[in-house]
Amino acid sequence: MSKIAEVKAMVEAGKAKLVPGLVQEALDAGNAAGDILAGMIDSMGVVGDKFSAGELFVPEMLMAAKAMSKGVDVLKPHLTGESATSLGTCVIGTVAGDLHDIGKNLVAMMLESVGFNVVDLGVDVSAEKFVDAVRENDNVKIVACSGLLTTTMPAMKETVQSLKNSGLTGFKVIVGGAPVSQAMADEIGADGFAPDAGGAAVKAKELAH
Ligand code: B1M
Repeated sequence: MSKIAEVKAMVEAGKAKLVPGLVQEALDAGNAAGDILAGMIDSMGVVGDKFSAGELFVPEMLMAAKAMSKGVDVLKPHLTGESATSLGTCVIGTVAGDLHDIGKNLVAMMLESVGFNVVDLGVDVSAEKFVDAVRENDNVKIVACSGLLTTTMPAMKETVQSLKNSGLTGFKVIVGGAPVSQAMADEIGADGFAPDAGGAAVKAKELAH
């Protein structure tokens, strides 16, 4: 079994203690950090499909998520470069009612690596809290909203609209997450959409100028 296949199997099995060592072994064996990350993202897809099929349940999904997060910690220095420039502040969070944070954390990591000062509000973030964060932090250029549940898409819409109606200026709003599309972003009045973490960093950079 290849090292990446071992990492994938252990993420799927939710082995949070074993994954960091295996990720390091995969790096030592010459695998690119991006390929190891892609493998772990695939694993979460497998876990999601098994959840949909009733083959595993929320606790197993949670253990897989913990295992992946531990693996990402090992990859972080290999995925991000040191950026000397400052593009301003980016406020990020997962919208109200939604506890998924792996994708949001990857987006935060990529935004930091291209030069944003990232203020991470965490998960289950109300529209009001997003607006307060723009008001309370200096030089906010981007607000990034993540959401993974179709049921929390109305919260994403509410967040974008609250930000737009807040009277605050000087920032753009980007949205993303599995159920989000460019069409949906346009419909709810967001300034940008990206399908993945790398794309979010590119879009944020483009909009911050
Ligand atoms: Co939940 N969950 N979950 N879950 N979970 C999904 C999302 C689901 C698709 C699984 C399934 O049924 N197949 C399903 C949603 C179905 C739907 O809405 N249509 C689901 C469900 C139903 C639920 C619960 C309701 C289950 C229950 O309780 N009955 C519950 C809801 C809790 C809540 O949020 N209120 C729940 C709970 C959980 C756990 C807590 C157990 C755990 C999350 C732990 C954590 O995040 N710390 C969990 C997990 C792990 C998953 C799956 C398996 C994996 C998610 C993940 O981390 N993927 C997921 C199935 C799946 O994704 N296939 C599933 C890897 C991650 C890298 O991808 O977050 O999509 P993702 O991020 C991507 C892109 O979307 C994008 O970039 C990333 C890649 O580079 N992106 C952005 C994300 N944010 C972005 C922002 C941007 C731009 C791009 O700009 C701002």
